[in-house]
Amino acid sequence: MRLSTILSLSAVGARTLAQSNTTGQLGDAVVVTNNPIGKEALAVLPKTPFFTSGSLEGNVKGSVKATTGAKGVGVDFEVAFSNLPKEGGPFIYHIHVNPVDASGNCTNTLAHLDPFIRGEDPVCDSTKPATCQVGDISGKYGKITSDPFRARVHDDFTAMSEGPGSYFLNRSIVVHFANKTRITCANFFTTPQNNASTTGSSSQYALTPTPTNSMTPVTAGVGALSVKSLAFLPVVVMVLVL
Ligand SMILES: *[C@@H]1O[C@H](CO)[C@@H](O)[C@H](O)[C@H]1NC(C)=O
Ligand SMILES: *[C@@H]1O[C@H](CO)[C@@H](O)[C@H](O)[C@H]1NC(C)=O
Ligand SMILES: *[C@@H]1O[C@H](CO)[C@@H](O)[C@H](O)[C@H]1NC(C)=O
Ligand SMILES: *[C@@H]1O[C@H](CO)[C@@H](O)[C@H](O)[C@H]1NC(C)=O
Ligand SMILES: *[C@@H]1O[C@H](CO)[C@@H](O)[C@H](O)[C@H]1NC(C)=O
Ligand SMILES: [Cu+2]
Repeated sequence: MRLSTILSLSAVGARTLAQSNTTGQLGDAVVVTNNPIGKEALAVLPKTPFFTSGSLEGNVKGSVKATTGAKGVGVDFEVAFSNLPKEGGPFIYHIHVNPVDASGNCTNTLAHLDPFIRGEDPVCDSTKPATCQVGDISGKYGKITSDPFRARVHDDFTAMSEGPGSYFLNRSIVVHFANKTRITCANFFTTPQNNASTTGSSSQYALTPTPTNSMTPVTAGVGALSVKSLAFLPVVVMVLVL
């Protein structure tokens, strides 16, 4: 073999090794294809922050709503945050392994949801979400870069039926400063299915009344909906122009 061939082969080998570190010890995250149709869960930030110094008045407001992805594949997340600290952004948010305890201590939510044992470093490459930690939502789909901030993102790798490690409805969401210090956190709880037996119920969010889930989610939900309906506006305008 010629030296140049050997050199280029070993370069390929080194690159493969380096790349293999950017995914989990158990490989890339697996696409979840069997999420229950119509499942819905919500995490609503509490009234008081975990991080109490700095410019924050009250707490960051907001919620993360999770609904089953089309055909049961993955999850659609609708996130809405506002009243963010004036300093220390862009803010990041993740699904953490443990739920928040009754004291609201975000430290005890432990690390990011990471069933494929990838670790935090190197940082998530958003062009290859399967190689990122399953819980690293802002790493995969974008940091919180405005106030208010709203986004609708789809994730293939999160599970809404119990069993796999990527199941997250028994876990929490944590919002951090850019330097990873935890600002606030909230648990997911499932909301009633969107079917005839439950529509119109006003007490639907009182399912798991923990101290950390006491804020009403209605504003966030309505806001996100109007963003969605605004998305149709350019289409309508285009049709009128034509
Ligand atoms: C990849 O992982 C190995 C073993 O864990 C480690 O020694 C090496 O430094 C890592 N390489 C990179 C580029 O992170
Ligand atoms: C992280 O950033 C925030 C906001 O700038 C600051 O208040 C906090 O002290 C920082 N934490 C660490 C560990 O540096
Ligand atoms: C939160 O929990 C951690 C770890 O148990 C502890 O060190 C810390 O003091 C707690 N923080 C607050 C504000 O209670
Ligand atoms: C959450 O559920 C998953 C899957 O059913 C399970 O493996 C995990 O231990 C649970 N975690 C907590 C904190 O309850
Ligand atoms: C609503 O959804 C729940 C949970 O899947 C199901 O048990 C119930 O039968 C449904 N009700 C109707 C009226 O479809
Ligand atoms: Cu986090």
